[in-house]
This record gives sequence, C-alpha cells and structure tokens, in this order.
Amino acid sequence: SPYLEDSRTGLGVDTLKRAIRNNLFYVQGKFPEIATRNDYYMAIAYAVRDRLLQRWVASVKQYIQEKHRVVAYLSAEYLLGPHLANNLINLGIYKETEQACKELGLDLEWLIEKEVEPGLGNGGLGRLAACYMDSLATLEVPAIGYGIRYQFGIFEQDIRDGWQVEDTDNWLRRGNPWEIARRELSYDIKFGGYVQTYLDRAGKLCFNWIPELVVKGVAYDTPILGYKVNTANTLRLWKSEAPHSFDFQSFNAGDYNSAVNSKIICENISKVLYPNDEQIEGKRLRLQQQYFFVSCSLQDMIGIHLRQGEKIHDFHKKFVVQLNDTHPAIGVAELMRLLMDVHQLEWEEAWDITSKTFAYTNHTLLPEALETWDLQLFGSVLPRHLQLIYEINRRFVDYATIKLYGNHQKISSLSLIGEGPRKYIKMANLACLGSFAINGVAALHSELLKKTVLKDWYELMPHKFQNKTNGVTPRRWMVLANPELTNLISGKIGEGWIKNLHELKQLEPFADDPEFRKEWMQVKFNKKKALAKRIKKRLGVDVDPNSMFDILVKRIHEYKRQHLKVLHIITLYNQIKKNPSMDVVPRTFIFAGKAAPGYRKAKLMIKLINSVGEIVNNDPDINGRIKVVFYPNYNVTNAQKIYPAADVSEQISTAGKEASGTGNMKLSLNGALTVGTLDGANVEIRECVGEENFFLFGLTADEVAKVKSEGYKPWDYYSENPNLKEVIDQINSGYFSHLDSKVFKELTDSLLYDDQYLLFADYQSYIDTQAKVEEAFKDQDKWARMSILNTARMGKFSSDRSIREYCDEIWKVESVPVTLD
Ligand code: 26Q
Repeated sequence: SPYLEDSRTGLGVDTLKRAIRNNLFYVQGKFPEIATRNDYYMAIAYAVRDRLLQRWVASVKQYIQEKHRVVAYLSAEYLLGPHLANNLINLGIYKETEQACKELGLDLEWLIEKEVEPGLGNGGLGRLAACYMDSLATLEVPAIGYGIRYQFGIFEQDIRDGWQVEDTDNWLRRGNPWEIARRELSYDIKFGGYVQTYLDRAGKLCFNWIPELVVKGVAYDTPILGYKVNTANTLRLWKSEAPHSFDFQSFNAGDYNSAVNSKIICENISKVLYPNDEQIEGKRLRLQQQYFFVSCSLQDMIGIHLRQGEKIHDFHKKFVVQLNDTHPAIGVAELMRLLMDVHQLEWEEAWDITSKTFAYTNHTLLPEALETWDLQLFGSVLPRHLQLIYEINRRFVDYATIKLYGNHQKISSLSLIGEGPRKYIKMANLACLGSFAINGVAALHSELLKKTVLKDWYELMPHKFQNKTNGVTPRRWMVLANPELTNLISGKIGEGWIKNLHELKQLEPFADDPEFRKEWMQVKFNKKKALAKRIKKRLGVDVDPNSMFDILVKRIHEYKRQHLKVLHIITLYNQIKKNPSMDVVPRTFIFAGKAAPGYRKAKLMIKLINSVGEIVNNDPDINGRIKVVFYPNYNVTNAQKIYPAADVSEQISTAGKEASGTGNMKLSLNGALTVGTLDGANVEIRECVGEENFFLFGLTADEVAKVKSEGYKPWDYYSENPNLKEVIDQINSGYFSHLDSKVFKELTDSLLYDDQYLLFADYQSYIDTQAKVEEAFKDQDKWARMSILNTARMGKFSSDRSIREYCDEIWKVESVPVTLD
C-alpha cells in the first residue's frame, strides 16, 4: 500500500502482522523461539484491543459531548463467552487476522480455542444480558452494563463415575486483556451498623448511617463493540477491595492480623458467583453482593450526570435503569437513600425521580424462585434501607387501602413485607412498585405473570405491564458458531441478514432447490462430524455423524425435565431389546448442563443420564444404534460447538414453567427442528416456523393447571401404561446401576408420589411425538426442507429486535451513530 497504516488502528493484513509481532515483544516480552501459545494469544488480543479502544474512546467522547440519554442495564450476571473471535467478527477483520496469523506461521483457530471464557453467569439470564449488550452496541444505543467482576465465575463441571463434581473457575489466572482497571473510579459502600437520627439546623429530620464495615468498589471496564459500527459501549464490573484507610489504621495500631482479616472480608464480596438459578438461598453474602454492585452503579450514574453539569432533579431524564430480575431491585431503596440522605431531596421528589427511573424484567414463574430476604438479616446488612422500605411500604399500603376498599388479602399480597413465622422482604414487590414498566420475556410468560405471580400488581397497575420476547445475537450464534452455514446463506441472499435477521425469509424459496438442500445438509453433516470428534476426544465414545443428533442442553432442573428425555431413551432401548432386528433410526442423544451444587435431585438426574448411557452404549443388542452422551462443562464455548450440530432441539419443560428459553432460539436458528411443549418462547417459535415444522407434544399451561387442580395422581399413569411402568421398575431394579436399587429412589419416588412437573402425564404424548420425529428423519429430503424453513423463519428471535422494542416502548432512547476522527 502507498501509505503506512497506524499499527494500533490499521485493519490490513500487513499492519495486523506488525502489531502482533510488536505485542509479542513489547507486551509479552518474548520472541518467536520461546513464545508459548498463550503469548501469541495475548499478542493478538492486544492488537484487537487497540482497535477496540479507538472506537471506545470515540463513543465515550461523543456521549459526553452531546449529553445523550443512556440505558443502564443492571445485572448480577453476564455470561459473555470468549471475546477474541467475537471482536474480530464485529471489527470485520476475522479473515485479515487469519491471514496475518498464517503468514506468521500461526493457526488462529487454535489460538482462539486457548481463551478461557468469563463465566460470570449461571445460564439464560446471564447470557441474555450478554446478547443484549451486543445488540445495544450494534444498534448504536448509548448504554452501560453494570455488574460484578467475580473473581471466580460459574464452577467447572467434571463428571466422575457418572456424578457431577465441581471445580473452581479461576478464569483470571492468565490475566485478562479485555478489561481496563479504572483505579481512580471507585466508591465506598457501607454495610451493617446502625442509623442515627437527628434534627439539622433548619429543624429537618436527618438520618446518618454509621456502618460496621466499609468496602471499596473499583471499576473494571470491558469495551463491547457493535457489529460493523464504531459504537463500543462499556461493561463496567465492580471489584470489591479494602479501603486504604481501613487496613492502614489497624496496621499503624500494630494489629497486623486484623488488618489482613479486614482485607479478606472486603475482597470476599466479589469473590464468587452463586451457582444457583431458580432455587434461591437467603445468604448474607449474596445480599451484600447485590447491594455492593447496585450502590456502586447508582453512585457512578449520579457522578456522570452531575459532572455533565446537570441537576440531580433531572436524573431520570438522563438514565433509565433496567433491572435484570430482582437481583438489583435494592436499587429502588438505594436511589431513594442517595437522593434524600446524600443529595438532600424531599421524599416526594425523590420518589418521583426513582419511580420514573427503573424498569423491571421478570424471568420466572416459579413462585419458589421469587426472591425474598429475611427481614432481620436484611436489617442487619442494610439498616437504612430497611427504614426506607418500611416508609415506602407505609405510603403504598395507605394508597392501596383506599384503592382496594380495604381488601386485606390483596393488600397483604402486595405488601413489600411478608409475614409468617418470620417477616421477610419481597423483592419482586419492591421492583414492581418502584418501576414504571414491568415485562415478561415471552408472550405466554407475560400473560401468565398477569394471571399468577403478579396478578394483584397487574390489577392495580395494568399500565405498567408489557411483553418483550427474548432474542439472541446472530453474530455469536450464527456468524461465529457456524461460519459454514453463514457462508452458504450469504452466498444466496447476501449479508444483510446479519444485522436484519428478518432477511432470512429470503431463504424460503431455496428450500425447494435440491442443490441447496444438499449443501445445507452437507454443512450440518460437517458440524456433526466435528462434534463427534470432540466427543471422542473428551469422552472416548464413538458416535456416528450419520445418526440423528438429538440435543438437550440447558441447566439441569426438574421443571426442564431432562429425566423425561431419559424415560424416552429407556423406552426406545426396551423396544429394540424386544425386537433387535427392528428398523430404527440411529440416534445420538446429547445432554449437557450444570446442576446447582446443592440441588440433590438435579445431580441425581445427571447420574441417571450417565448410568443409562453406560448400559445403552455398551449393549451388543443395541449395536451402536442409540448412543447417550453427557458432554461435561456446558458453557458458551461448548455451546458454540454443540448448537450447529443439532438435528433435533429438545425443549420439553412443563408448560407454564419456562419463562422463555433462549437455547431453543439458537438451535432453531442453526437449523434444528424443535420437539417442544407450548411453553415460553416455544409458542412463538412454532407460530413463526409453522406448526408443520415443529414437533408439538404435551399438556398446555391451562391443562396443566386444570390437571393439578383436579388432583393429579401420577401413580395412575404408571399403573395404566405398561411401557412407562416397565421403565420406572427397571430404574428401580438397579438395571442401570450395577443392581444398586437405591441410588435413584429419591427421583423415582418423587415421580410416583408427587410428580410436580407432570412427566407421567406427558409421557405417552412425548413417546408418540418422538415416533413422528423418527419418521420425518427417514425422509432426509423432507427434513432438509423443514430445517431450511426453520432457519428462514427465525428472523423475529434476534436480540436486535428485542432491544429495538425495549428502546421504543420502555426506554425511549435513540441511536447515536459514532464517527471516528
Ligand atoms: C437469586 C438469588 C440468590 C441466588 C441466586 C439467584 C438467582 C440467580 C440466577 C436466581 C435466578 C437466576 C437465573 C435465572 C434464569 O436464568 N432464568 C432464565 O432467564 C432466561 C432469560 O430470560 C429465560 O429464557 C429462562 O426461561 C429463565 O429460566
């Protein structure tokens, strides 16, 4: 080229090569002869980071100068997945970097595999936050994501003797080139102690919170770049540390132990992600984590607002704060505290600002998963907030008593404080009262919220309720995970679909093109071959890429019914055993997912899957026609390898229990056909892809409610269905567990005598539907058509669509294109 590109910003192959070589020397302090794989990974990561920084600085500059309205997304979890490949795609330099590497004698893919992903989330909720950050940047919306920089993310799962064992996730051990520590950006966060009340000189009642502990929150920023735009937003995660003054004091007093001890206590707060989803424990440290990151974030927003020369009274015009479930709902009380105790506003104005600032997304219909805190515990961690919540509640109950003519049952259900053997704080009620908008995450979920867990809120404040169906980013879940399918699609309809997923519709006519169908199935086959290779390497199990890949990957939970899938597998196994020469479509059943470490039945479900696999995989009568695989340590990295290889996507939760699901979208987008109940977003997926391209089974949410109210008796299904009876008896006989007839008793008993999630009621319908799946798969040409149409009709499920709806209907924010100078 005639001119030399800047080695920190240039996007050409030669410049990238130069940057990588430079970084190897000046960042890693190495030369090729002694460089390790990690050194090269770091050299490339820093080259990419330089290019991100250019866009990031430009974005921040523009936001500050032009004083735009900003979305603050508050989430206790961000399940980002590996950064390098994603950033290369969004920068539009994947090919160029691949070439630069090649010329340096390096294999980019091999280096990408080196990256340890930041697993700062449990599952769906954390991954949704990550997809939303991608879409916010891609849509050029000014946004900040706030969360916690856990030192240890979700545990690493290993399987030993069929059981899950957990190992700590030390994701920072080799350093993190994607973050910048902002040491100067820190806030003091108080915990415990008591509240002094006094009258100031003007005779106004004032509150002074004297804490027992003060912790410092330090900002760590990660730039989030949009796809082929200059917008790079900030993900700001808080790390807890000891304030300097604290250990300094004890240290000078000669109390070294106490100084070190206080440092440990402070650092504990952002130490580890709680690995439970949907089954919550009321642990003090968890409450401290929530308050810690919410207080840092709100103080940060107020700081940004005031530094721009604006007035505190206009806070809600500058920021809209989205609560990702109730985990950050303490923000409602914290903003009240900051506005009143720190910025001296009166109650009425503080409440006016607060209730115009927050919006709340609910992610669950399980009543037991609604977050509550023991009032005593709450008061001992946040004494001032307890006072504020009492006062918020007092005013609200006064209002509700008039509105509801003293309907005590309703009033007590709406109250922020629950009464029982012990009093408790209801976080969902705090979120509902303190927010101007409340939304569910799929159409069915949003409807059920209004009829069940948030019924009384809906009746009191119907105007607040909305739906925002979840979506997933096509950048990570297609372009990155499935470049082969991406190329095939773009070859026919161009690349517009990557930013406007509705354009996939243009693929529909190609479902009738035999040549295209062949190429489509060839891509699928290659992805299955690649996954088979990984399975062989990781587990030593041979699986046939010509078999149907039937995939059930998600957190392990009773309501998600992984054990229903097991009942199907054993049923199929028994059929073949009775008639070994029967004509059966070979299938590979692939499971993956983590169980919360304290959730015994979920762990037992993993053991059951592995035990059944051991018998089925090695039975000579089966002769390899069905295989069962449990792929360990399901995370974003592994998901990217699994989704593209799926023929069948299992979405089999009890209707009315799964709020939305997002794996269902990723699988269908990658051409898998769904076997599913009418639950969560399955309903909308089926509407979009067409009922003829969706394998529906099971009771509807209404039927589930009816069956339960009429007194469901699982035993009747068991005794009246010989195949079901045989399966359960077999598990109980120790057939799959070396004749140990007790291991699975807890599971089978809970099915026979309770079966909360109606596996038995849905069993026959599930088996019948699986027979239809098998028939359909025999006609590969027809299957190919269905698969293409699935992908072609998934346009709605882009997180870009979700985010656009949030922007227009809740946040009222607009795009701000960023220019590079
Ligand atoms: C709360 C308090 C204490 C400890 C842990 C928790 C906690 C942590 C994580 C509670 C729930 C979660 C995660 C919930 C979750 O992932 N829900 C899923 O959200 C997805 C995105 O909206 C939906 O698609 C899924 O249907 C829903 O299950």
